[in-house]
Amino acid sequence: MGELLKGKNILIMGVRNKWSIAWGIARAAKEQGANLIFTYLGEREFQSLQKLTEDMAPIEAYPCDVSKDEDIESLFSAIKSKHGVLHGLVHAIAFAKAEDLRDTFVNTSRDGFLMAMDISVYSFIAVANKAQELMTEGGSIITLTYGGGSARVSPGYNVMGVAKSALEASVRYAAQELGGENIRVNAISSGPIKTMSAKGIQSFSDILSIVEEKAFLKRNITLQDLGGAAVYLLSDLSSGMTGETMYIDAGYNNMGV
Ligand code: NAD
Ligand code: IMJ
Repeated sequence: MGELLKGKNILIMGVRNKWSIAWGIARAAKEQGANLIFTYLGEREFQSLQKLTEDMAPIEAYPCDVSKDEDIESLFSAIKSKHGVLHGLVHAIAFAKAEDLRDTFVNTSRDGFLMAMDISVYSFIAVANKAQELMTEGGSIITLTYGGGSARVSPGYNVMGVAKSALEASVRYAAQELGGENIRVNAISSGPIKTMSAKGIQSFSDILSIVEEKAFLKRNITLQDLGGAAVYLLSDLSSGMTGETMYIDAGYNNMGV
């Protein structure tokens, strides 16, 4: 148990189950003394969250479908009345229609494009805006991106790659605006990791093998790796860092042929 996040109220969005990146981050933040607040999407996710947090009970959790303005509104007004102040926010949410992750990119429909951008990018802008009002003592906002698909082309990632590019740009714009209030905004660019969001993706195990073979560290990324990076970004250790996309990918993005 450390004390890097002692006394900090940290909102975690995107825990679906024990494989979720958000859960890896929550565990690491808890170990550093953070006071965690969770959101969940639907009853099933709430049950899964309750099971995961049995030893932290009672937990504080609010329903939030980020495609609904009213959910975001009531989430932050509940946090305001209970705590008054927020120090950290973890946005680990993405969604695109399954057909858009299968079909060819240029076949992306208007509907599918708007859906991916709404859930995976606009939601980040909306929660950053609400969080800033509560970050009266300064704060740290982080989101998750995939550089393999945003800065490069990853076959099948398609509209999600475009959404992640927009998300990384949004991190820079938000960081510029919120910097004056000592609110820092950064993205973690994770290597591929087996979560529900990676399930069903064709040849995902091949992707993991390629990374293991080629990445500088000769292995894949773990939830512990991401938890450590998130603790750094959420804590005062990273006080001089904002607007960045930090790669936690075992060095893979620096490999050339
Ligand atoms: P996950 O499936 O465990 O988490 C995704 C979360 O997004 C779930 O909790 C889900 O409920 C939530 N979500 C989807 N639509 C939502 C909505 N309308 N409202 C609220 N929540 C919604 O998968 P994960 O891999 O942990 O994904 C977390 C983040 O990490 C995503 O942004 C993903 O793009 C990113 N990421 C994942 C990988 C990977 O290889 N798994 C790599 C890099 C980045
Ligand atoms: C997702 C699709 C295609 C290739 C992919 C991925 N690669 C990786 C992912 C190579 C690593 C996982 N990833 C980084 C994501 O951000 C996934 C987001 C996602 C996944 C799904 C699957 C189920 C669904 N919609 C989704 N929306 C977003 O219906």
